[in-house]
Amino acid sequence: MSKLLNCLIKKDFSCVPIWFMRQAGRYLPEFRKLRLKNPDFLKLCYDSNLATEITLQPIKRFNLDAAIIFSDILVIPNALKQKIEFRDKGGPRNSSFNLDIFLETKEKEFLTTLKPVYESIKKTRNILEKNKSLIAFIGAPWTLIIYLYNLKEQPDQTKKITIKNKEEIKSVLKKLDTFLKLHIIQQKEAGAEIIQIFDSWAGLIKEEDLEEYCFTPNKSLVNFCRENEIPSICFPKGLKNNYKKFLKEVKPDAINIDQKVDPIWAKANLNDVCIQGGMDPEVLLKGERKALKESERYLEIFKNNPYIFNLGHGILPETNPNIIKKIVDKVNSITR
Ligand code: 1CP
Repeated sequence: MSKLLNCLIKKDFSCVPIWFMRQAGRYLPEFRKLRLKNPDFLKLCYDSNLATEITLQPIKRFNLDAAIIFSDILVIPNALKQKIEFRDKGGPRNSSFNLDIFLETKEKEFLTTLKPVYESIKKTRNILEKNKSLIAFIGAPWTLIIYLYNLKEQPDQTKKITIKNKEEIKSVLKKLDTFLKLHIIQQKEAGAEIIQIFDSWAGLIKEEDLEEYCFTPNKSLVNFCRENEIPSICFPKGLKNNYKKFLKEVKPDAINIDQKVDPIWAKANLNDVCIQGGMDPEVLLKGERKALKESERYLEIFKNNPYIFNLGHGILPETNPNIIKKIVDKVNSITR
């Protein structure tokens, strides 16, 4: 069994597996080179040879315990026939939301669009060493709704969001739940062993709406993963102290904390679960010494806990790959 699965399933804390969110991305010169030749981001996600190559780029450089398939959470709205644009500035947006087309998309059409993602998983699994895990992922329904309706484009990006079209959102949530489950099972059948569920914008949900838009939808997906014997890692970013409530209700195999969560609080309050990540990606921009020192702090806090080393969000494009190498080597050198 891989180090990562051992930690996730058996809650074994004798070693610390390591991987990074956005480990394939702009901080790697080989990614930037390939990306320059492929300006259409979605087309790149649907080119299974190139997606496999990108997935394996960080694995070739560093001794990581897992590869995460190169794709995006926004392939789901795209496969539900929405016009998602990946812009250089301002992030992705839906240029026109069509509810009828969205709700009427059939399973077969959806899976035809996503077939290349499953091909990438198959190809990657064939090449990846057996002792390394392959992680697939989905965006949680709320985070996908943020992009479907361009809700991040409000003047104050930290302001909690009021949902006005509640009935419509209910139908969107239901469609997403069904189709995300299809995507999970197809990814598993193609060879993925773990699912990470990104709820990157959970922090924009009002306290009174958390149950409906965060806990219930995540729980439905985690339960589905469990029924299908695929371990899940949840990342409800920005929930602050509500991480505790999330864990109690959703019960994933692991929970990724973000940099706003105090790791000492997490250790005391997030029990009977594998904890992943937490370290601020900005620290990696402050030089090797500070980055290693902060890594050691997380390792020390979680020394008697099943812990997967990762960050509180994705690797920033300005990060020096040599610092990633130093952290990986440090984590791999510890014995407990
Ligand atoms: O060249 C580029 O600029 C492309 C940047 C890029 C990359 C490398 C995007 C656009 N997506 C990806 C790949 C990606 N996206 C992966 C691949 C595997 C890996 O991590 O190495 C994963 C897991 C994602 C997931 C994803 N996409 C999330 C959830 C995690 C997170 O970052 O919070 C989200 C919110 C997206 C949307 C998205 N796609 C791309 C960008 C720049 C964004 C975020 C923009 C925003 O802030 O709204």
